[in-house]
Amino acid sequence: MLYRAAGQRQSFTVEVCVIDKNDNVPSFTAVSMRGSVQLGLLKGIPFMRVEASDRDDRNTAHADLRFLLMDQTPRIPAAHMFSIDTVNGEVSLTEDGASTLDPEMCGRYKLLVMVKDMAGKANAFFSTGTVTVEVTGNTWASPDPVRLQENLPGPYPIPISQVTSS
Ligand SMILES: [Ca+2]
Ligand SMILES: [Ca+2]
Repeated sequence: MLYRAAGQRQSFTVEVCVIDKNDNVPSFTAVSMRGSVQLGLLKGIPFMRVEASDRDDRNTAHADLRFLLMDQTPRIPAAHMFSIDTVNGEVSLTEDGASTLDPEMCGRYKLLVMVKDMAGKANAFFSTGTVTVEVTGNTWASPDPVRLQENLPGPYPIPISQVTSS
């Protein structure tokens, strides 16, 4: 800054300190996200990641984001099949999820996820998004399984099919 007075020249250094305000709500990169999980995946191993952004200063808590899993639809075979990493948004199976996942019982889940700034504190801004998770069978399964009824009453052997010739 240059200051002139009565023919004198003086210079001042003005330090401008910009303090960021938390004036941006974090949001998911896509409101609707998709992923797929394969039968047989172990618990805690991420199969997808949700992403979000916040236009506040990254070096402040105003853009320090946390992820939360709010709801799972449907809640079968277990109510909490999935887990989201609070910090990096990676989605994985819980222990219940890994042990009960069954594409024949439920082949698609909808997850309601939330992103919060302020490191997830109570005064945080937040927004929500949905994740559709498709469940796929494992690739090493026989493509055409032969199904036999369990506990067939005897006596054995029981004819399953008969070939006749004329
Ligand atoms: Ca700001
Ligand atoms: Ca913010």
